[in-house]
Amino acid sequence: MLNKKLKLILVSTPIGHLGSGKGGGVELTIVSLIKGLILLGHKIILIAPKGSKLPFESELLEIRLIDGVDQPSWQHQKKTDPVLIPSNSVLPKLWEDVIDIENESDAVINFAYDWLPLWLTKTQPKKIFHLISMGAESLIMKEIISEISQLYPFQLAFHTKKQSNDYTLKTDPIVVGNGFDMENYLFNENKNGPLGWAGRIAPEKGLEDAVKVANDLGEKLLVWGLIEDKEYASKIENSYTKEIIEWRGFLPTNKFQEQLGRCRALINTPKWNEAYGNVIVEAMACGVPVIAYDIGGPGELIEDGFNGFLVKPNDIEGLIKATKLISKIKRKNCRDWFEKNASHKVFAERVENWVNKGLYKKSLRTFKLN
Ligand code: HBI
Repeated sequence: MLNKKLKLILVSTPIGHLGSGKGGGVELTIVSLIKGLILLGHKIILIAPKGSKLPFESELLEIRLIDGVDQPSWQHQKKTDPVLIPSNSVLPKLWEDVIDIENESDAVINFAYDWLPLWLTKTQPKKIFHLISMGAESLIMKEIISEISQLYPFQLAFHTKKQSNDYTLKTDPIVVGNGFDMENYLFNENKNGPLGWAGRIAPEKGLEDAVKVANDLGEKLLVWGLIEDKEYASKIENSYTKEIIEWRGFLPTNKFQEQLGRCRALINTPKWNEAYGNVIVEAMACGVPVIAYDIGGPGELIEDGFNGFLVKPNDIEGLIKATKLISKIKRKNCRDWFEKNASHKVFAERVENWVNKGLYKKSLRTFKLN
């Protein structure tokens, strides 16, 4: 089926403006998807919290900034917590703007892992598509996602199959992977660099295990990412007498990839059902092989022995063994895998197919009714 040129409204996460780093992987996803969709000739209207910035402009892109109070992150709430709407909340304001302009678009794509946009799917004349960005960290989100799956199964998509296993879905999950702007990542063939770790510094990311590997190998560990949980970070530091961690902070992509590319390996240690594993793909884009626990997304991105190694979750000895073998991985394999599976172009093509099929489905159903 020929994919026609669409006018799409993309609605960002309400937990922080684009560029703040608070949106975690969703920020990278949105920026690279917009770049890829514009390359394919689609028109984009991005609705995002005030302060959001994109690293590029285009006459095919309109940005609408909405002021309001950030939505609390589900990562800082309990599974059984109700939906909170703070006063002067940005979330309903984002969606009032969608409702105002949706008739001039072909479809809406939502990136917020929030109840309101999912519930609105049942009420709006334009189809709302949802790229679900997390595993099931909240019961009420799990419920509404399952409900929307029963009613509009073709309007939900996930980053990986493993991530979708957290949800009760009516049909097989639509998996669109993720995508990163190829021009932003340079291949580095150096095989003898340090060990690296990257991600939000918070308990679900398991930094302590990677620090143990570096310590047992008598090495430093370079760590990039937003220190979201300060006492968690200092607890790890204080469990060693020597200075193991070299904190590199949360860097803009161009600086991050330049430093990351010098590593001989990235160690990835998720303690939760990681929806995708952006940093794994960013490392591969720079030619850095990845050693990761086989949990969630990483298990679908790493081809064991080809672009990295998969290790049983929480098996620190396994991480150490794999680290000693990492020179067996050809760094070019990592870059090749990235270009074939996770560039902003292939990602945008997968999303374009998902939305076109979803729009086409509706017309088929109407057709049958007449
Ligand atoms: N929490 N309420 C809420 N809304 C989001 O969109 C959201 C979140 N927590 C984390 C998050 N998004 C993203 O950082 C991850 O899904 C990647």
